[in-house]
Amino acid sequence: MSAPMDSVRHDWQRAEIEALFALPFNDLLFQAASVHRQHFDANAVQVSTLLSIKTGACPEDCKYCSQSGHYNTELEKEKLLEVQKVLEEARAAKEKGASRFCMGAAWRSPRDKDMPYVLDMVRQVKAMGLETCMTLGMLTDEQAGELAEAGLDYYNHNLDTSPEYYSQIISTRTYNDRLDTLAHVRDAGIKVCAGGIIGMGEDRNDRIGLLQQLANLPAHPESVPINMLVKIKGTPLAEVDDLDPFEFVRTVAVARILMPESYVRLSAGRQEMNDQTQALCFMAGANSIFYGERLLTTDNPETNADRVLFQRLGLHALDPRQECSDEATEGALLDTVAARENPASGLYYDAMGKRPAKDVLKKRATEH
Ligand code: SAM
Ligand code: DTB
Ligand code: SF4
Repeated sequence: MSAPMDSVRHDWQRAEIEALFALPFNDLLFQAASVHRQHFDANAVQVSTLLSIKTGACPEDCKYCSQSGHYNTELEKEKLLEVQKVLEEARAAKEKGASRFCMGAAWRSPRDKDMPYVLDMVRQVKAMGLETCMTLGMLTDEQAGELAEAGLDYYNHNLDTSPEYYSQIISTRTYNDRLDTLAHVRDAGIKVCAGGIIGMGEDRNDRIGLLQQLANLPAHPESVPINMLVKIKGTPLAEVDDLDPFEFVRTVAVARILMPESYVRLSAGRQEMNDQTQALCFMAGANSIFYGERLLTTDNPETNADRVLFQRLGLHALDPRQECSDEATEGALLDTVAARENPASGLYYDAMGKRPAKDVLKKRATEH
């Protein structure tokens, strides 16, 4: 007997994923939207803000990246930011309505001498009532353990593409290195954020291969960023052909079906995407975005444009209390939401079309 459509599986076969991609567009979107609704409020979108805490001069040779020291991308390099500067940015992100703050460093892996700073950032950003996420390159199991102890909620580490296409994109670390880091993160008890990049000249088989790898991990990543390549002048992928936006939407839809309980993030590339494509991605099951005018080194849509888009589509920012499970995080987040209910700081939520926090509280009270 075949498994019900909404069950969480880890044994996806290539032929099944191929068949999903091959569906007529409307049928694929209908199936993805149906799965989405079985697991989530289809109009709620999780909102994260990114900050580059160490920029450029990276020893890795990822062919898409502005920060690789192997290419001349005219990027201004920056050393590891001071903790105070990171906290200022986190505070601003919180005031604008982000529920998660993601800190990214252009490292192959963190050095031991960087760890105390990074751990301090996690502790202090978390104490502000934000969920924390970091992406620092490869981690040992000890480093993952330290981050977990500091309270890190999520770690982002992408597989980027299929195992077959991978060597066309990166030569300085292997696919298995990436899988090892994901295992260290998972074993340490940190939530996993892992996805990839679409539009790097790969073919559909590679998109299938990437999603199959993610969906057949021992546990699905809680968060699955699907990035559209942002073409960076000076990198080997600067002139790659544009991908058909419908193929991007299909990739989001298939990710939603394969990983029904994961947040699928419409990640890099929104600035280059029109509103209609973004709307199709939300319909296909994307339920998370990066919010704020900067990604790591490239532009993201203006916050006001996103507020307007949310209003036009009737979307609302997800209340962080609906996605967190551990009590300590929940307590901190409750404080944040309470602060935002104060008229001086609560404006933003209305502007994002967010449901008033009181309604959610009432709903939770009746549930318990
Ligand atoms: N250095 C760390 C690493 O690679 O794991 C963390 C930062 S790295 C910039 C995080 C992810 O951003 C990459 O794995 C890649 O998937 C994504 N990314 C980087 N440059 C991109 C680009 N130009 N377009 C789309 N996604 C990109
Ligand atoms: C992810 O998958 N996408 C984000 C985040 N994880 C760290 C990074 C996107 C980077 C886009 C290019 C840039 O701004 O440098
Ligand atoms: Fe370095 Fe990460 Fe960019 Fe690769 S993606 S070059 S590891 S910053």
